[in-house]
Formats: sequence, structure tokens, C-alpha cells
Amino acid sequence: MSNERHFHPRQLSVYLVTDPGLCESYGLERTVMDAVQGGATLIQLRDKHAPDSELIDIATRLKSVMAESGVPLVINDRVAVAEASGADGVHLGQDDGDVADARRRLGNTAIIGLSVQNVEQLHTLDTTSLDYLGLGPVFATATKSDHAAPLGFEGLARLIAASPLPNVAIGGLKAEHAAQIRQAGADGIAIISAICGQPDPKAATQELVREWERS
Ligand code: TZP
Ligand code: MG
Repeated sequence: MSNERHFHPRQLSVYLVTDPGLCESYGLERTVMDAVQGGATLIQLRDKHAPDSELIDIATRLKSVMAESGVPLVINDRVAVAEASGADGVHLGQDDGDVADARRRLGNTAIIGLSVQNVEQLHTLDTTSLDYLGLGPVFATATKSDHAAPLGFEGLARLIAASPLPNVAIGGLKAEHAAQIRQAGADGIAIISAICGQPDPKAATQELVREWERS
């Protein structure tokens, strides 16, 4: 097998971030599989509270049900969970440790993303270790209680213009925002509540994909 990096920005198009609370009623696995069938291009398993052992089990199961789809699974924050579950990579925040260390541990083919909230943070990027950036929040959102000041479309466009890497926008985004997010130059939209916790996550994903593709 090749050891080359092979991440493609198109994999960011419609990016589902899971939330244990919002996915609860419909079921996490079912939500993820419906989103994959609806056209989601990347899944991030995000759970700030579950112990590693539980997340490893969840991630291993998700990897197995997602195997045929070819859609990658990345783990929020925890490199050890990605290593132990065979997930495709990690998504780290500014305070989640060294991206170079994550690259060393996960290898060249892993997908590694980093959250960025402002232009200053772009100046400290380790671009050789990273595949993509998550930029946001675009809007205020109840899904992340401690989020930074919202960027709005203009702030997002400024951040993207200064960004040396493929990027996905996040924070309060819905299908109706797809066109403006794409116009701002993003490679994708990352979504929690407009998929997770919707009565029909597959239909919600299909609508996001449709709006993204036509804009
Ligand atoms: N990072 C910035 S905003 C956010 C994260 C994880 C939450 C996005 O959730 P939603 O429900 O799509 O606004
Ligand atoms: Mg984090």
C-alpha cells in the first residue's frame, strides 16, 4: 500500500460532526449511516465526555459499518482513540496538542485537521503535518458552548483568503448557507445540528449536498 498523503479537498464538501446528545434519539450509528447514504463526505466522531475505551468501541463499530462507503472517519481530540480504532485520522483544536506528534503517531496517510478561529492562529500553523483546517464559528451556535466570537461570512472570507490549506466552515450552518459559504471560498460545510437530531438525517444530508453541489 502507498504511504503517500492522498487527502482531497472534495472530501470536506459535506462534513458531519457527531454529537452524543443530539444523536441520541435517532441513534449515533444510524445517524452516521444515513448521513453517509445521503452523501456526507467525511464523518468526525466528537464526544467530549465518553472515556477512551467507549469511544474506541464506537469508532471501531463505525469504521466497520462505513467500510464499504469509502467515507473517512476522523476522531475529535483523541489521537489514542484514532490509533486504537483504525479510524482515518483526527481533528484537533488549538489546545489539543502537537499536530506533528499526531502525524508521527498516525502516519502519512492519516487525515489531520485543526480548528482555527482567527487570522493570528494561521501564523502558527504546521502546514506540513496538516491536511485541512476547520474555520469557525461562522455563526453563534448552541451546540458548542465555549465557542469564539462568530466570524460571519465576511470574517470567514478573510480567514479563507489567508489560509494556506483546504478548509471547511463550521458553526450554525444550514443548507440555506451553502451558496454563501462556497462563495467565501470554503471547500466544505461542517454540520452538527442540521443533520444530528433532525427527524430524517438522510434527507437533511441530501439537501445539504444538493445545495452545496448546485452553488
Ligand atoms: N466548532 C465550532 S462551532 C461547532 C464546533 C464543533 C458546533 C457546530 O454545530 P452546529 O450545530 O452545526 O452549529
Ligand atoms: Mg478539541
